[in-house]
Amino acid sequence: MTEVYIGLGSNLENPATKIQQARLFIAKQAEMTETRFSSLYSSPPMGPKDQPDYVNAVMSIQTGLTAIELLTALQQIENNFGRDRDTIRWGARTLDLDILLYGEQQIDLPYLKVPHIGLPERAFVLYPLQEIVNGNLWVPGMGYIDDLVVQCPLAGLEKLS
Ligand code: A4P
Ligand code: MG
Repeated sequence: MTEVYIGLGSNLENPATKIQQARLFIAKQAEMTETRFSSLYSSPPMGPKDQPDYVNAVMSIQTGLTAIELLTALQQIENNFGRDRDTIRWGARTLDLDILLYGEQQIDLPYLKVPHIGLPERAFVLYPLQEIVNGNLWVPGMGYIDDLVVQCPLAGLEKLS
C-alpha cells in the first residue's frame, strides 16, 4: 500500500459541495482508503481571472493502485462529476483531481509528473497539504513542506471550515 496525497479543486456549481461529494466518492472506492482530509480553502483563480473563486482541499489515501492506475481512476471520477475536458487550460471546472505525492516516488512521464509540478507555487495546495501531513514532510526533488509554505505567498487563500 502507498500513501498518496490528492489535491481537489472546483469552481463551478457549488464547489464546496462538489469537493465533499468527491471526497465521499473517492473514500468509497474499494482500492482507496481515506486517511486524512484537510479543511476547505477558497482562493482567487490562478490563471484566467474571469472565472469564479476556487474551493480546494487535500486528502490522503492508502492505495494498492499504481500511480498510473490511480491517475486513470481519478480521471474517471472527474468525468463522473461532469468535467468537460475540452475547456481551456486553467479555466473553470467542476472538479479537478491532481496526484500531489505518490509515496516518496518521483515520476516523470509525459502524462504524469509526481510530485505535481505546480506544488511550490500553489498556496491552495501547499497550505492544506501542510495541515494534514505528519511533521515536516519531505517533498521529493522540491524540499521540505514547511520551507515550501514559508516561500509561498497566500495569494488570497482563506480557510473556509
Ligand atoms: N498530469 C500530469 N501530472 C499529473 C498529476 N500529478 N496529477 C496530466 C494529475 N494529472 C497530471 O490535466 C492535464 C494533464 O495533466 C492530464 O491529462 C494528466 O495526464 P487536466 O486536469 O486534464 O487539465 P487542466 O487541469 O486543465 O490543466 P492543468 O495544467 O493540470 O491545470 P491544473 O494545474 O490542474 O490547474 N486556481 C485556484 N485558486 N485553485 C485551483 O485549484 N486550478 C487550476 C487548474 C487553475 N487555477 C486554479 C486551480
Ligand atoms: Mg489537473
